[in-house]
Amino acid sequence: MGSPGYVPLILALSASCFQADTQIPLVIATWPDQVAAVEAWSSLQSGSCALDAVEKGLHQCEIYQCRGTVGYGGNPDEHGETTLDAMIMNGDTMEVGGVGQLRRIKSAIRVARAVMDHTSHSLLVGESASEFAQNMGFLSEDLTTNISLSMHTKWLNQRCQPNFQKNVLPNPETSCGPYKPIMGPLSKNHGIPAQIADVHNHDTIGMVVIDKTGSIAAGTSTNGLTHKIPGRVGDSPIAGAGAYADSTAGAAAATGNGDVMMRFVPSYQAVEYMRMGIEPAKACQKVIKRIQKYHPQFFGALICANRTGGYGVACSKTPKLNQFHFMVYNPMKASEEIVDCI
Ligand code: SD4
Repeated sequence: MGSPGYVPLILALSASCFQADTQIPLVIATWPDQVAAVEAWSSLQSGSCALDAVEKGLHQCEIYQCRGTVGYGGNPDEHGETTLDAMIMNGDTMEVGGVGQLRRIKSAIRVARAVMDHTSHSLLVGESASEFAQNMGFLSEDLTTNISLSMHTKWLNQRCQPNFQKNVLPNPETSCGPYKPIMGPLSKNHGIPAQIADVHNHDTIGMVVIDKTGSIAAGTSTNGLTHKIPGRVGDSPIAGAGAYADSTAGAAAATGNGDVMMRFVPSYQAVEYMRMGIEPAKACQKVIKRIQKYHPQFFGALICANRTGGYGVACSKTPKLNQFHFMVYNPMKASEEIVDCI
């Protein structure tokens, strides 16, 4: 899906605004989605704080349906419906707003921001999150597109393969549901079907922003895994898993197989490593390696930035992913960068 009609904005990196040797402000984002990074960077240049820049950047990706995996009309669930997960975190106050399995509302990151700004909660999910959004003035509309419809039809035509069911009957490797639990010993296989552990099945935009005052914010937005079981919420809206920000230490954001990644609270762990003085790249790598001990085949990547604007990225090598692309904007560069996976 990409970014139809989008004309990349070449931003002048104004030396008058920033000292040449400083690494902040900083925008770093998962995947090479220029629309999000450009929007976040340009909003920083217009005076936005880190938190607003994250919201604006991620919202832009939702509008442009980045990679088909953010925003409406992508990755339908088993019922053919696209639902959205998003979160935003303020590293100054440690406030979080998140939404999971959001239905019929296009702008998940804005609803996440509304959860932060207009409730004392941190996460709202499902139909009730949509009701909240409507009360906050968001438009309720169908998130289905011809693309999500045809993805779902194709999946039904191939007997609902692949899917995320296990220990059920009929055999989920050959049949569609409805499924019932099997009686007797459960399979010890806790892995994810190989075709699902694939970079093309899922991509979250995760973003970390440091503004010129040193405030740090982070956020995510995604439509989750293709043909997820309805009701499934991934790692992306969970603080510490999908993203984490603490202006006294740094921030991180994750993309990949959230069902595996959330168990390791990877964004929180990376920030804690950076708090201990570990360089961002090393912090990201240590987290990825810890997950690989249990799930050598998992697909995932983590972006990390410390409070002075140093940044690093790590990804887990799979048969289909050797390198990971991400966006970096700071006073010295505005570029897509690539890291070799480990
Ligand atoms: C999820 N982590 O819902 C998200 C999907 C994703 O790269 O990032 N993919 O599990």
